[in-house]
Amino acid sequence: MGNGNNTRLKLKEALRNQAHALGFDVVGFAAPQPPPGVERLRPWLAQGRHGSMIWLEKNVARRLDPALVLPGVGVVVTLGMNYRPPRVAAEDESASHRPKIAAFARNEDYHDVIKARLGKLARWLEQTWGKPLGGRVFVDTAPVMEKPLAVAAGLGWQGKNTLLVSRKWGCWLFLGEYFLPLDLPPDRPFLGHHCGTCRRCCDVCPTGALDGHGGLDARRCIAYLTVESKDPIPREYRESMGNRVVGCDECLTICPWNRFTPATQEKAFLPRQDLDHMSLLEWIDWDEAQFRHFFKKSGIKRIGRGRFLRNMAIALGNWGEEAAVNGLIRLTYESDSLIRGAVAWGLGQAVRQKKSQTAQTLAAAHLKRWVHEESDPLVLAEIHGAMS
Ligand code: B12
Ligand code: SF4
Ligand code: SF4
Repeated sequence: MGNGNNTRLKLKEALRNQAHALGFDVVGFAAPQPPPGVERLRPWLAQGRHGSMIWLEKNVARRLDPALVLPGVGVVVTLGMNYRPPRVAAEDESASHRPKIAAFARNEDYHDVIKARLGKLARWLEQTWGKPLGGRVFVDTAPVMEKPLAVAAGLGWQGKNTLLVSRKWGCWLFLGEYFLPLDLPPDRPFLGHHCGTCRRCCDVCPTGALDGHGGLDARRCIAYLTVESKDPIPREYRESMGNRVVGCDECLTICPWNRFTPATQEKAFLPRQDLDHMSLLEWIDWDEAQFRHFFKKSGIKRIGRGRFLRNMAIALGNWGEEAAVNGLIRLTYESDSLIRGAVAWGLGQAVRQKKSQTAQTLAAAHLKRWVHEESDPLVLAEIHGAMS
């Protein structure tokens, strides 16, 4: 294949068409240079807004500049796949005895699905080109700022929920990139910001994580607290978590730019039927092997059973009825103190909420016994907090 302008444009269009044929809904080409907006990363890190995600502090220079990620890169093909669920949440998810799981975790792990699809795109291109090209594909798997890159590729803007919002597809898009060592002409960056005076995402956020100016404090975000953080969830956010046990979709769901987004066509992203109608109690008796088996294809396995049960204990506390208290009591015997600490809070929450006299009495009596048996200082502090 030659190097003329015409040939490059043709190749670009062929690549775009092939990406669509492989199921990508949006495709754009970004210049291999720092995309607009990335200069905010350093101040964001300096303010500690990334919490315990210290991996974000590593390779900052590379994160800012795609040319350092793959020397010789000529263009960054930036792609997105719509994952809007047919129903945003199972109807009965608002019931406090049901777990609320964000759409990204309701079926197969998007990293695996999209990476495989990007691999197919790369193989197709190499066959068309006639020889290996040495490109790299990423889905949240390299120090890359995917949203600013998507803006640079003309796909949309970063909304006040901080996510990439497309005028056509809204914000239910997973992003991925194909770093390509071919000198293809980039698309025009997306200029402008179409949030206007809207601030619905900021107002709906249960923990006030969005500052209204396009910034997010991850330490307050339920997605961070339930998925990324390995620590006890700070007390001030536990009640606001409600029954959200994995991630949070509130600031996506509310966005008016999703109004015309169709449901995903991608089977792997359709919500698993067996998650619907499950009670919180059905999940807590699984051992490690059962947990891993049930979630073997899901992103939830990355969270691990310990963090998952920590989150479940908080949701059980917020449910606060007798059945929830019985579930919490069963979790008291877990060896992981992260889980037991959350269980202590859950029991205290059941006492405070006074949803039923029996639940309250049962929880208070268990705390009284447990305080004499527990030896872990952090769990003991939680028990004392729950009893006060
Ligand atoms: C770290 C991370 C998180 C963290 C922090 C989120 C965040 N907003 O930074 C946590 C754990 C909280 C998180 C949560 C979620 N995440 Co996440 N996450 C990432 C990750 C790995 C890095 C993001 C990053 O660099 N953050 C650092 C900050 C500084 O950068 P930034 O968000 O890009 O943008 C800042 C600046 O650029 C600047 N800025 C840029 N332009 C402008 C313009 C103006 C006017 C202003 C004022 C500021 C500004 O302000 C922004 C906010 O501080 C990316 C994958 C990747 N490698 O990019 C996925 C990614 C962003 N996550 C994704 C998803 C789906 C989610 C969740 C929806 C999952 C869920 N349901 O639970 C939530 C959404 C929460 C939210 N509102 O952001 C998708 C988003 C797709 C999209 N359409 O945008 C990504 C791209 C993964 C992927 N491959 O698809 N995530
Ligand atoms: S994901 Fe939830 S907690 Fe995080 S910013 Fe959005 S609404 Fe707030
Ligand atoms: S809800 Fe409103 S403010 Fe938030 S991203 Fe969507 S349009 Fe922007």
